[in-house]
Amino acid sequence: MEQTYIMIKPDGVQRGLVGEIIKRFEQKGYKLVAMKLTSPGEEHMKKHYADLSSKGFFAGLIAYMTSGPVVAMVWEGKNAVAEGRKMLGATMPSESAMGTIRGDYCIEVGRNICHGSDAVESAKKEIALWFPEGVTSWSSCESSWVYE
Ligand code: RTP
Repeated sequence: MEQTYIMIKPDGVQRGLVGEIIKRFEQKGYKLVAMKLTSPGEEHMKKHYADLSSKGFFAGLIAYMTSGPVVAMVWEGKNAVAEGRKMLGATMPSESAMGTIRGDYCIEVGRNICHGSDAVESAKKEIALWFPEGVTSWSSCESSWVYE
């Protein structure tokens, strides 16, 4: 089964949206296999967003992302990466469809509440960065009600 790295950013935590975001992934049928509330330092966040280091908004992005705790999670299930991105909605909240997390709960790209891996390979790298201790493995009694 595919795994994706989903992170509730500092604004999502401060605005009390942790439960709402977890609820959406649970209710969709995905399985939570790792989760922690953590306050990463600048170096860690720069590693996470290394591919954006040349962007003009990089310094602001790192300041925003280190301004408070984040919730780091790994969700597992069929097409978890692509479906997770769909559930988050477009990066720009103005382009995110209503019904998506960003479409429903935010206005500006610099405060867009959540992160989701954009490809299976980046999910693997992000999971290794955020959960070097590894993730859990457990069998869900609901599996046969989610998958045929
Ligand atoms: P994320 O990594 O956070 O899930 O976002 P993404 O893949 O949808 O978008 P990406 O291009 O990787 O951008 C990462 C985050 O940087 C901030 N951003 N600000 N001011 C701007 O123009 C701008 N563009 C991007 C957003 O917080 C975005 O989620």
